[in-house]
Amino acid sequence: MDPKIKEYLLAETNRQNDGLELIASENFASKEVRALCGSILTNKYAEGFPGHRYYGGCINIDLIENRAIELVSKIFDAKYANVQPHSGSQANMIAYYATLNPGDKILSLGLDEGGHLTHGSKVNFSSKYYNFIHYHLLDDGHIDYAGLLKLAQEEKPQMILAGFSAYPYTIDFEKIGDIAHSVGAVFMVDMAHIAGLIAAGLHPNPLPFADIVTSTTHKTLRGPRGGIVLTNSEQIIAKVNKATFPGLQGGPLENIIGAKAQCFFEASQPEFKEYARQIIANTKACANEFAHLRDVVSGTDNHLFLLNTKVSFGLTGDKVEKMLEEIGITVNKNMLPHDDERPTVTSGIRIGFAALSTRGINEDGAKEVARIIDSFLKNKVTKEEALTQVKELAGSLKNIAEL
Ligand code: DSN
Repeated sequence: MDPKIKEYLLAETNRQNDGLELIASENFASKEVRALCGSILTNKYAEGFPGHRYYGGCINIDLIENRAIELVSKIFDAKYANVQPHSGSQANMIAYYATLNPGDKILSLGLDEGGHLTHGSKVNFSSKYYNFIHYHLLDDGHIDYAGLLKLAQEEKPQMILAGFSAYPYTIDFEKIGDIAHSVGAVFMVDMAHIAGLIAAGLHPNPLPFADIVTSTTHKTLRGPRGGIVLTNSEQIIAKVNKATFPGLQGGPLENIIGAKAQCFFEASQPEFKEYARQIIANTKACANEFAHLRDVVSGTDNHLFLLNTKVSFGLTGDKVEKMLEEIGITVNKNMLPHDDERPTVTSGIRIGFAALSTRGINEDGAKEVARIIDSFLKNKVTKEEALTQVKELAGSLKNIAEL
């Protein structure tokens, strides 16, 4: 191996092991998933789909891709699946391309209220090709369903999009689906953040209500980095497949598809349900401990919550992200509902427990995380003391190489 890359890889392994990973969209994949990512499957070109490829020699690749499709369809009770999107952004691009015409109107939640870049941010392709109008949150941080209905009736969109990157509450997919269908719109769900909780039966599944569902496979689902598209419609899957290839992508990453199959296999096991239950318990325990310490946090029904750092510590989110990185805690600055700071500054951070739950943290450990952050940001301990506390807690968790 290139000695420089070897050195950097080792440094990153140590960073992941010695620190506390609280980014809500990250996780630690199993060694089986990682082995498949690095497998000889990367050698094969397989443009097209199982049984209909543009290259010979795809006999084993077809079996692997079909296995991934079979497993993911079963988990989410979907009739059809496409497991080729290289990422969540590409899965969303494929979903729009398959179901809309350029210029069509989409109602979505903006990035500043918990949406995603691909849900119509002005710096993203999505807003250049489609006409996004945002629905909003209520002051308590929950989706304003009544406002969404009113907006849908006024705007008559071609699509309503649900599924978010920083939304800590359960999403009522049935209600949003009813609104979408009452105005003749396609109902799309991007379940990337909560896919693992849905797989475990701990969040309602969008599939009975949505026309098209996208996800990543590397967040709570704990697989390789990548995307998927699911649907119960034969017409939509035909369009999704054409949009994927030849529409938007070239050769599928069959090593990643093999790893996706392994991730779906793992998510089908009884232990995964216990893991997902623990994520939710840990997230609640940590949020409650912050509240107990008189810090301002959102509620949480899932794997994440928002901490208002400006009110709690007099510090903006960007400053807190940097300060915590110095003591080995990784978080991301995040806009809060109705935030008056810019996206590069923000008034808060997002905290998630999918990754640390994989390393075996329990509710006591999650509370300890809140106490370490609180005492450091309130200057009750020095940086060196906080760093020692983080190393001790991280050292008590599972080593990432053994997962
Ligand atoms: N970047 C992801 C997140 O952090 O939520 C979304 O794609």
